[in-house]
Amino acid sequence: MALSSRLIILSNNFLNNNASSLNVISSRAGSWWSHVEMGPPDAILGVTEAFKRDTNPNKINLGVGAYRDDDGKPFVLPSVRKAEDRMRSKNLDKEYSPIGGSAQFCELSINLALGDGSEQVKNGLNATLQGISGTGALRLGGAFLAAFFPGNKEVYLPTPSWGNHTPIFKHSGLGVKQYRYYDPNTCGFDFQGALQDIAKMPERSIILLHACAHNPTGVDPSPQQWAEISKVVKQKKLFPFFDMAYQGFASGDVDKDAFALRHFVKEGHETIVTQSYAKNMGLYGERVGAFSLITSSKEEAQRTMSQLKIIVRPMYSNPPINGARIVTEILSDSSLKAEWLKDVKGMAERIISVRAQLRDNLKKEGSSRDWSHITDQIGMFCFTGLNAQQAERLTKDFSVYLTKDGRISMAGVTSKNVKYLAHAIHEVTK
Ligand code: PLA
Repeated sequence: MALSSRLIILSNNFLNNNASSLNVISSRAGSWWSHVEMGPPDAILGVTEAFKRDTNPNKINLGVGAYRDDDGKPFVLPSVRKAEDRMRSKNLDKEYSPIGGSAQFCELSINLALGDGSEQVKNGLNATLQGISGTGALRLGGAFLAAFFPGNKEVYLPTPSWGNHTPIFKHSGLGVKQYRYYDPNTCGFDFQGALQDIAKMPERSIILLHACAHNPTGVDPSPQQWAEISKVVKQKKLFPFFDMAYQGFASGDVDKDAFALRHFVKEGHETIVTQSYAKNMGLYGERVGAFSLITSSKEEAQRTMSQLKIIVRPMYSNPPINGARIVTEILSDSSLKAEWLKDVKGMAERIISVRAQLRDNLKKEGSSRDWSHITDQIGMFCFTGLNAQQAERLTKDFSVYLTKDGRISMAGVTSKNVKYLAHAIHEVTK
């Protein structure tokens, strides 16, 4: 038989066999997942999906906290562009990262959080790993606490908190409880309520604190209030877990925004801090962040580090390299770092300026409501006080997209869309 005919017979057999196995697969596939129900869209990222489907040219996405320039365009920081240019000229390889990420990246990250020359870093008390951005670092913290926390395996979250905190910690196997944080009557921090609730927590529980630019409320404790909180947390022998996703975004100054964390560390608390470079370096999709456990001895840092690596290895083996290289390039060069600090300040200042513009435009619209919280709150978000129906109307009638809790990302407000936004908000609240 000629080779070509043999091949035809062989390939026919192959097709026949495959067709019959395909039949089996397709009849079985129909029943494997028939019990799986349709899940709801994500409360925050689902807003972007709906926004993309809208054809209204005036549409505004104020759902996810992603910075936009004053033309409403995604913004790549000039310092980041420069770091990328430098990286290109270095002809870097694509080898695997170590399980915990690059040691230099980790050291630069913990120094950014605690400040250069901190005693903890000098004495090797920190176990720091690269995280898959802030979320991955939080999830690693959840996994570590679920496995090793010697106290009450429950995390107390502020009410309200970032919508993903509860799923992250529950998914890690921890219990989730609440403490009072936001006072809707004053649109401010419920300091007394928070202190009372913290004082009632069972000893040796975990308390989650937003290091700065609280999401979703934009309300932070003052330095004096942080000092009080630190005392009560210590009295109750609680374990403080700092989520620092917005360092630099609250005030425009990375040191000022790290006040709470640094104060707790100075007061002798052992803590976890998770960092994200999504917002302050605009590296959203690079997924680069850091996880640090601040322990009481070098030897303890080494032991806990070994276990953290054992947790990471089966989850994602090791972290991505590109974003970490960008961060390293910036933080390891004092002149590029200075440029980055200017970029951060620029973003924070634009947000502060559109807060004032939104408030002024609401007044111009004739709104008689007190909108002072728009300028009092800080960071990426404004917790407007709009209820779910008003938020829904804003989306349905004006194509303004926001989360149902009335949170708007101020980073999506520009000098061009602020008038339209103020008009829309006035229409649904008058
Ligand atoms: N922690 C807090 C308090 C956050 O607000 C966010 C992001 C993260 C951690 C995690 O960010 P990362 O994984 O991207 O580093 N919150 C956003 C995005 C900006 C989101 O929900 O994923 C928000 O719109 O709330």
